[in-house]
Amino acid sequence: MSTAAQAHPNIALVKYWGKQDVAGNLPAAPSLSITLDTLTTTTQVAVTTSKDRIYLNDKEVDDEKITRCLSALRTSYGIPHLEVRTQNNFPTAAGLASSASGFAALVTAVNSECELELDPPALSDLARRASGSAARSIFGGFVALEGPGWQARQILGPDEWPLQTIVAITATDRKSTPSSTGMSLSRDTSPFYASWVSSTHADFQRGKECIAEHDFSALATLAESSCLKMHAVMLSSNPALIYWNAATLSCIHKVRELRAAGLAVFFTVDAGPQVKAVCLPDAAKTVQEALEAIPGVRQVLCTGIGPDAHIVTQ
Ligand code: 2P0
Repeated sequence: MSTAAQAHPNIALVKYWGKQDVAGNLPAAPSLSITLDTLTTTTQVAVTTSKDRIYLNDKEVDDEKITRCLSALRTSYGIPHLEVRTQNNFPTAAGLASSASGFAALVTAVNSECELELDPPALSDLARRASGSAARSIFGGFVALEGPGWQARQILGPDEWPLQTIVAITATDRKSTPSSTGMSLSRDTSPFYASWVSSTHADFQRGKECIAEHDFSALATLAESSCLKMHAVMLSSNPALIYWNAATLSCIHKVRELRAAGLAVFFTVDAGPQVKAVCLPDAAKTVQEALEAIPGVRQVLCTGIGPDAHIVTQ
């Protein structure tokens, strides 16, 4: 007997970068995201007798964050030892939010296999404890994560505003600094950290309005600003966190050029070198072709807005 769940990465339009100095992995500020559809994590869990065993893309791994997540679930719910098999259909730990879809899929599968009967907000809470952005991947569509509860919620369904995201992959190796390490470095050393956190509260409110009004142009300005402010905090940390490469910057310039020429597209970049170009459906083909032509872009993926994390039958 085993249970498999699927979840999708999400990309933040109003970014999360920084935690409160308290237990529970609470973000310092709220965030807003879209869940992607074609990028998928599939996680299968089965009860085992001896100890937890974890396989990532068919290779057994010693993953401290997954082990900690399972231990926390064992403490709270008395779950048995589990064999966990996770597959990503996209590069792992390279700024494509594999930890978001990974922990959303894991808690969804464990909930079903161990008959915990937790509802999606409770699963979002569990996923957030493992990885902040994972709280958002429990839900499809447009998703908000805010305090005081820090359980994500859907604010617009996947079919209500069919944006497309074109992902330009510029490197596939693991990122140099994991997000948790980077966030605490930024909090401790960036002179811009406090203003980043306070401005994100205002961006979050504005972002919700843009989404409610389907105002693409206003969302484009806001999302690019949130992304660049986050990277300003990263760049001004000590030592500096530079997640971009030359192709990352070329993609950013190309997206800005396309928007200046009237195309409905904006960029966002997370803690890695990949560029996500979010656009209206009419612009998708032009954006895809433009990014494919950039030297250093290895692969371009096209995604729409994805669904909630869910159980899959095998
Ligand atoms: C986000 N990122 O809002 C931001 C933008 C990366 C840049 O959330 O430490 O892996 O596990 O809570 O969720 C990536 O950080 O961090 C992230 P932890 P996580 O999507």
